This record gives sequence, structure tokens and C-alpha cells, in this order.
Amino acid sequence: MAEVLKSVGFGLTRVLVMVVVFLNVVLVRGYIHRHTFVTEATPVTRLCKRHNIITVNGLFPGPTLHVRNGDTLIVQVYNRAKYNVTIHWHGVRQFRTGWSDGPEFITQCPIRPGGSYTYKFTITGQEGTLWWHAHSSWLRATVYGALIIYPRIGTFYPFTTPHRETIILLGEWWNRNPIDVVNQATRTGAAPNVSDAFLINGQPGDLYPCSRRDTFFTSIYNGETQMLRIVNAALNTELFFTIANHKMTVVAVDAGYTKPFRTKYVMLGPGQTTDVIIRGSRSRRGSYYMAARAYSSAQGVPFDNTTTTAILRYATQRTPPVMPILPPYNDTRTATYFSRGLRSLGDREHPVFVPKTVSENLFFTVGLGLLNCPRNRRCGGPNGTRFAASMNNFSFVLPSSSSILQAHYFRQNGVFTTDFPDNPPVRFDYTAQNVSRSLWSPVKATKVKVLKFNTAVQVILQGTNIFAAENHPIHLHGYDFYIVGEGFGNYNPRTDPQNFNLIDPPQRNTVAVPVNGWAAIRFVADNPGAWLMHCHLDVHITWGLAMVFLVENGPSYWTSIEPPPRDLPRC
Ligand SMILES: *[C@@H]1O[C@H](CO)[C@@H](O)[C@H](O)[C@H]1NC(C)=O
Ligand SMILES: *[C@@H]1O[C@H](CO)[C@@H](O)[C@H](O)[C@H]1NC(C)=O
Ligand SMILES: *[C@@H]1O[C@H](CO)[C@@H](O)[C@H](O)[C@H]1NC(C)=O
Ligand SMILES: *[C@@H]1O[C@H](CO)[C@@H](O)[C@H](O)[C@H]1NC(C)=O
Ligand SMILES: *[C@@H]1O[C@H](CO)[C@@H](O)[C@H](O)[C@H]1NC(C)=O
Ligand SMILES: *[C@@H]1O[C@H](CO)[C@@H](O)[C@H](O)[C@H]1NC(C)=O
Ligand SMILES: *[C@@H]1O[C@H](CO)[C@@H](O)[C@H](O)[C@H]1NC(C)=O
Ligand SMILES: [Cu+2]
Repeated sequence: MAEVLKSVGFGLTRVLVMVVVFLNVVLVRGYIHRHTFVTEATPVTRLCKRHNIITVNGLFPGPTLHVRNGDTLIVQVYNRAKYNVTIHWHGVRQFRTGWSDGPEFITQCPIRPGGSYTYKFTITGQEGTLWWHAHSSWLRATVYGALIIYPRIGTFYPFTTPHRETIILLGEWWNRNPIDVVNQATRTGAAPNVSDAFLINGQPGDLYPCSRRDTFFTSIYNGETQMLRIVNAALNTELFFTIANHKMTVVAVDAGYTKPFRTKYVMLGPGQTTDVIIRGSRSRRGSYYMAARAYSSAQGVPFDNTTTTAILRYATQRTPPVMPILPPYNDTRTATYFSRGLRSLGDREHPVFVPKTVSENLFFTVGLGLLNCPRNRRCGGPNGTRFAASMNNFSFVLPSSSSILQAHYFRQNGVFTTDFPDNPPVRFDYTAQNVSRSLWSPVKATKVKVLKFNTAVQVILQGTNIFAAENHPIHLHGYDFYIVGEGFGNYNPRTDPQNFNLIDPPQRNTVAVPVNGWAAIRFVADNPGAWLMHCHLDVHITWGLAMVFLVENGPSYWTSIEPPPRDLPRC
């Protein structure tokens, strides 16, 4: 009897211990996911031609990572490609783990051909769809994949769990090596060639030559709900997305839940994600195209005017799919209707923490420019100039001898200066039709803005009408921010704040700043490190549309950046 009681007691203790361990691992620390990424040249055939592209593990698009909020990812990257590479975990907060953020020469030196580096980070308080991509030259044209973050075990979506989930990765394709495309542009100073196709999950779709056989499709049953996790992984193009005869209900953007918002069109800037739910009609049959094409807001600037499609298919019917009507390429009204319809969910489990007052009030112009060519050489840009882009008139130059974070941590001088201005050096009518030519040429520099730990920051991102006004998708690393307002024309500091949404503004990591307009973002600088803020059109970051926030450590170990990993690449 005693034996039996003892063994029952022992069994109970063991079960209790296991439960405690389980709770600790799963609820508190989360699972640890280990992955190996090998970057290498891989042959693929698109648009009737065979190409070698750089992939991860031979896959295009790259592997999808599935994790839960609270989990840790350890990804060892081996670079077997002939280019420097780094991987960025787009939208992941990287709290205290800036060494794993990835942008080359910002938080690390590149992983050279033959080298390797291990990224290690924990997902904290983010749920929904993010993605990963190369952050070195234009490699992200083909080196990207989805990062799906489910709720913690024991917690659920704040909406009825859909019957099915489908990833929709929107991509951009050149019939050339994208590195050759950007290198040619950098050499000549001209705008890089526009792409030849857009892709859905790596496939151009039925409207392009030699592509019909591989068009991506997803099934849907009558009455079924399906979540589409849409990612704009395109390099240089903002995209409209729609589905024939099906309305979408937006439930999350950039891994943050939103109030349900029904819409026919979604607009995504590169870097942005949108989770939508669609419902299969009870009676419908046949097939319907999902389609994406450019939202190109800059007047008179060439763009890729093609349309990518995938198929939404009921049962096994193989009727020709119904084509939706897409907005015109310059339909700013539709883009604005969409961005202004987004609200944070803001329920008890997902509260909104938008700073009500701010102590750093920053005003950054974002836009293009033209530089004269050196030594009276004639460049390939307009009238023999070369293209540039800037924030507050500084055209960001990547360091090459070290990364900003390494230089900061190891106190190396001469890599950057800390005088990035809080305001544009010259005030002018930013959105006028006739911005004086004397203002068109920015200055090349590597400047950062230092922020004290825990500062409440507001940045007004003001588009300019230099060369061409354009909607710029501005992405901030290391943070999610609230978009408290946006508008057209010049920001008015007296009247515009009266209309800010400080109740339930959308929270994102990338804001599409309206063409010839502005956007106001707020965040609390609680994550120490070197955080790039840049236009996510790679053509613009190549021209210098970027800056860096250097956020100082807080008062304790837990508010300071972790020490650098031992395998951190050196320059
Ligand atoms: C860019 O386009 C021009 C004109 O079509 C072509 O001559 C050139 O080879 C292209 N460059 C690249 C790198 O694709
Ligand atoms: C884009 O292509 C469509 C046909 O698909 C054509 O009607 C339209 O004129 C083109 N627009 C531009 C700006 O090239
Ligand atoms: C869009 O472009 C077309 C020509 O391609 C032009 O007729 C129309 O006015 C433009 N619409 C807007 C809103 O700019
Ligand atoms: C190029 O020069 C011509 C003639 O001087 C001028 O009309 C045009 O505006 C210039 N274009 C740019 C982009 O500077
Ligand atoms: C631009 O045009 C406006 C209105 O025509 C004029 O008042 C202003 O002086 C012009 N600015 C420049 C820099 O030419
Ligand atoms: C940018 O700086 C250059 C060099 O000082 C100057 O010529 C230009 O007018 C400035 N432009 C703006 C928009 O501040
Ligand atoms: C690769 O990275 C190293 C620094 O680690 C740098 O010196 C070199 O210029 C880079 N190569 C290219 C092609 O950018
Ligand atoms: Cu841009």
C-alpha cells in the first residue's frame, strides 16, 4: 500500500514538475526553433528563360518559418553564393538583439562568400505575418520568405479561426541578374531598368509568356473562410491586390491586429504585410483570379505595367478564371482610402500604447534629388546628372570599414557622425510644383540621430516634390510605430495634430508616406541599438534615402543591448 501511495505521489510530483517545465518553456520562454539557411546559386526557369538566381536552400521563394509569439529562432546562415549576404528579419522587434537585425554595415558586416553567421532572436509581443529577406545590395529580389507568427499556446486569434491559411508573397522579377541591374545603374547614375514581371509565390501567372502551367492556385470550398497572409516582397514597386468577386476583411497588418475592415483592394508598399479573411460563397463555382499590379504614384516615371495573377478555385472546376478590375496605376484615391481605413484592434488583450505626448519632435523630409557628375563627366541621369535621394537633405552612405552598431559598441571613430538634423537644414515649400533647382542636390554623409533610452519620439515624414513626388514606403528597423496621421501637401504643425488619432491608430513597421504629402509616426525608443530607417523601394535606398537612429542603453542590463555574438562577421 505504502509502495503504491509512494509511487502515486512520485508520479504526481513528476507530472507537476513536467507541467511546470512545460509552462515555463512554452508559455514563458517559448520553443526554440533551429534552422539552417544556405545561400547559393540555383537555376530556375521563368518567362521562357532559364536563370541562375541566389536562393536559400535551393527554394524560391525561400522557406517559410512558422513560430509562435514568445518563441526563439536560431538561424545559421552559410553563404555559398558569390556575393556578400546578410539576412534581415523584417518587422521583428529584435529587442536587445540588434546584432541579429541584419542590414549590412548597419548592425553587422556582411557574411562573405564561404562565411557563416548565426542569427538568434525571440519574438516578443508580435502576432501575424512578417517575412525575412536579404539586406545586401539587391539580393532580396530573390532571397526572401515568409515568417508566420501564431498566438502563444492557449491563446487564439481575436477572430474566428479561419478554415485555411494561404501565404501570398508578392515578388518582382527581372530577366537579368538583379545585381547586374543595380550595378549598371550605380555605374551610370541612371535609374535602374524596371522589372519584367511581378510574382505571386514565385510565379508570374497566366498573363505572362510560358508561365500558365505553374500559376499558383489555392482551393476554396463553399462557405469556407480562408486567411490570406499577403506580403509585398517586391523590390521597387508598391502594389494593389484584389480578388475577382470576393471582398476581403483585413484583420492584421505588419504583425499587429486591426479592427476588421472590409475592402475590395489592398495596397501594400514593399515591406508591408496584410492579413485578410475571405469567405467562399455558398453557391459559387468556378475560378477567380487574385491579381496584383503597380501603384506607381510618380508622374512620368517609368514602371513595370504588368499584372501578376494566381487562382482561387472552387471544388475541382477548371473553368477559365474570372479577371478582377484593378485600380489604375496612379489611383492615389484608392491607396488613400485603404490606408485611412486601418485601425488598431485595441481590445483588452491587444491594448494600444501610443505616446500621448512626445519629447523628441522630429521633422524629416524624404525625397529624390539629382547630383552633378564628378569631373564634368556626363552621367546617365536627367541632363547628364545622377540620381540621388535623401532624408533632411543628407543622402545616406553606408560605411565600409565597420557597421554602425559595431563602431558604436566598440567605440571606433570615423565611421559615422551623430549630427543628423532634427529638421531640414533649409525650410521651403516642400510640395510646390516649382521647388527651386538650387535645392535639388543633397549631401552625401553617414549621420545618425542619437536617442536617449525610453524617449517618446514623433517623426513627421514629409515628402518633397524634388524631381518627382512619390509615395515612399518608409521602414523603421527595431520598432513598430503608430501612424497617428497622414495628409497631402505640407504638414501644418498648428492644425494637423488636432486630427491625429491617438486612440486606435494602426501600428506598423512600414508607412506608405502619401505622394506629395506627409505621415506622422510615434514610438517609444525602448530598444537600444542602431536602427536603420529607410525607403523600402530598393532603388531609393541605393540612392541614399535612409538614416539611422542610435538608441542608447537604458539603466540596467535588461535595458541594454546584449554583447555581440562571437561569430559576428568583421569587415
Ligand atoms: C537595361 O535596359 C537596356 C535597354 O533595354 C539594356 O540595353 C540593358 O542591357 C539593360 N541592363 C540590364 C543590366 O539589364
Ligand atoms: C499599361 O498597360 C495597359 C494594358 O495592359 C495599357 O492600356 C496602359 O496604357 C499602360 N499604361 C502605361 C502607363 O503604360
Ligand atoms: C492617371 O494617368 C492617366 C494617364 O495615364 C491620366 O489620364 C489620369 O489623369 C491620371 N490620374 C491621376 C489621378 O493622376
Ligand atoms: C533638362 O534640361 C532641359 C533643357 O534645359 C529642361 O527643360 C529640363 O527640365 C531638364 N530636366 C531635368 C530633369 O533637369
Ligand atoms: C513657385 O511658384 C509660386 C506660385 O507661382 C511662387 O509664388 C513662388 O515664388 C515660386 N517659387 C520658386 C522657388 O520659384
Ligand atoms: C542641400 O545641401 C546642399 C549643399 O549645401 C544645398 O546646395 C541644397 O540647397 C540643400 N537642399 C536642401 C533641400 O536643403
Ligand atoms: C563585401 O564585404 C566586405 C566587408 O566585409 C567589403 O570589404 C567588400 O567590399 C564587400 N564586397 C562587395 C562586393 O560589396
Ligand atoms: Cu522611396
